[in-house]
Amino acid sequence: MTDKIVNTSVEESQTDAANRRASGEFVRGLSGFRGYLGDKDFPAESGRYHLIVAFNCPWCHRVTLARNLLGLEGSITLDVVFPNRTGNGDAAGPNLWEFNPARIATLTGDALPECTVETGTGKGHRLVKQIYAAEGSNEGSVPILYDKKQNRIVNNESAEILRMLNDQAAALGSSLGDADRPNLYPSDISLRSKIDTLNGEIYTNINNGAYKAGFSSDQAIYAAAFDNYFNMLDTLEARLASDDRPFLTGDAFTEADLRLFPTLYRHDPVYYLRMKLNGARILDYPKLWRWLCRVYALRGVAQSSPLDHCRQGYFGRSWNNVIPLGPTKPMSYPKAYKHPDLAKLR
Ligand SMILES: N[C@@H](CCC(=O)N[C@@H](CS)C(=O)NCC(=O)O)C(=O)O
Repeated sequence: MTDKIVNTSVEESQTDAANRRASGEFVRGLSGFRGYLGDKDFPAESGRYHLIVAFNCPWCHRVTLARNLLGLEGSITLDVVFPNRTGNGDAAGPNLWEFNPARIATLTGDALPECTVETGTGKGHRLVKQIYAAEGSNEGSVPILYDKKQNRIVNNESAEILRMLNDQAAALGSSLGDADRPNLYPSDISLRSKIDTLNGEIYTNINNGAYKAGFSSDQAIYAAAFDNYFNMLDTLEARLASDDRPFLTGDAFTEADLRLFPTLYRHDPVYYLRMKLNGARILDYPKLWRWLCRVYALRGVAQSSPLDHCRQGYFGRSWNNVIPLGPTKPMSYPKAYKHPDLAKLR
């Protein structure tokens, strides 16, 4: 079977994937549903579409960020699974995303108020897998963009869902006027190519690179991913420092910033430990830290991925079910993201 040519700013090359996995490399699979909002099958309509997410998942974080920043909270409904997948004892098997708002989080000793039952299909499914199975698919990943009118999955690739929400925000019923709504992917050709280039480098070295470091079981592969990750942070720090620009491509917040945020937001409280990316904290990068706080202060960002879900999700089933609570110095997280001054300017 010839390996599918993929756009590596969206997905990982599948070339020789089986052998690479056998040699201890974490290789992410491809998303199978690639319908497009705005075309004849899926016309953009307010109140018609629905998102299914896990708040700990960085790919889901892309689409919850877009939904909030684009003022689509009132026109696209949302369901949230529990941050830990099913355990070995589950009748349906392990490692499945579950809708279970009553499930107790070890981190808090209580249920997580943001978790929901399944409301999009009208069937009240317990498992995400059942939504895929209803369309003859054995996939099981989140995020999912779902069409409640046709009871069909539109798309399960976060990079494409994010782009569609931006392109169709007005038609989808955004509560923000054109002047107040960010355009995440402006039509200026040179700006788009800058965004595309950044997306590719940040996906490979940071977004997916973090998993390459944290989930690979080969020292050399981990070490290479570790270096690529911190070299890329150095490059981004220098980029922001070059002319004190507020965002990666200049004065405007774009898709490139949105796609970098989920990983850096998780770095100090989760990835530093869980993904063995303990080369430095983001707090040690003065410009990147101020960028992180600047994005965190934007409309709806603080609500887009509660840190409790990230901590519960990444540590809840490993680490003896005991979840690390730090860092607490110089300040606990996410409170620290409200303090750009915490990072000492060099
Ligand atoms: N390329 C996909 C990746 C999605 C993805 O890998 N999601 C993870 C959660 S962080 C998942 O659900 N994995 C489980 C599975 O694939 O069954 C995207 O960006 O949407």
